[in-house]
Amino acid sequence: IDGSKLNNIEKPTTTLAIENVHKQPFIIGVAGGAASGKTTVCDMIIQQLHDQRVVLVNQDSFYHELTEEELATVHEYNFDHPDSFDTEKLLDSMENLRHGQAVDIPNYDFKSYKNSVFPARRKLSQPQNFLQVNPSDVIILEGILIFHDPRVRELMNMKIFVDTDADVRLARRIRRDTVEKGRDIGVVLDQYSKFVKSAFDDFILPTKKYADIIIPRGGDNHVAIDLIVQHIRTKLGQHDLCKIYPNLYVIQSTFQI
Ligand code: UZR
Ligand code: MG
Repeated sequence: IDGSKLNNIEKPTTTLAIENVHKQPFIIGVAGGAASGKTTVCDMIIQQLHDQRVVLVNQDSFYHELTEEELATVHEYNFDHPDSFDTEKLLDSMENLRHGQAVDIPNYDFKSYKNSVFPARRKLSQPQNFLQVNPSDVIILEGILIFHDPRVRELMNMKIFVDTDADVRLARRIRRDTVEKGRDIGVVLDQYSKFVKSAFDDFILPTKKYADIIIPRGGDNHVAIDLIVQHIRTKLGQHDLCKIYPNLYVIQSTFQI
């Protein structure tokens, strides 16, 4: 190659655009029925990606706070319906994170059904009922109905559905709600037959078709988690390559001349 000619080659104007595209975070959606093992899958992915900046955003944080009227008849409230989430707020937060801005995620409390105030351990000058989340390389969006709204789905680079049998989900749910949340078993079973089962059939299961990957058995499935992590690393590697060699495309076009 005649080096003197290289200086005369016009630099493509697309270089800047390529750099900007690759600075956007890699967004993973994790959906599945309640107590299917979504959080376990997310935790395992995060653990394996310990050398990356990963943040987990849970759809549970975006539950609408209950009004006094709704609180009075809380057993009639359907927490498994898509309308029980503030999806506009979720979209707004994601938009900011995608553009490199930190966001405040509400701290929804399953006991009071309101956004609760964080303990004073951080010595905040003002009580805050949200958690600040910083922009990251990978954002994991987790929730039973995270694939329901097409605008949220469109944000995702990878969609995972955790597919666990209904009896396993019910057994886990009973344990979790009675032991961890201190609820009465009768109430848990009533809620399951009244809302949880039908919401799964009507709203959650129909979103399985949007998944790129379906994980049987959830957190027990180490092979699936390993494959997913490998894929994420490949994608992040491609991002890194463009960060290190932002003129990669220029080099390629030079050799073609
Ligand atoms: P995961 N849920 C509650 O039990 N209380 C609330 O205040 C808000 C939600 C339940 C919700 C759903 N439904 O089945 C489950 N009910 O939390 C979702 N009833 O939690 O994605 O971690 O399994
Ligand atoms: Mg969970």
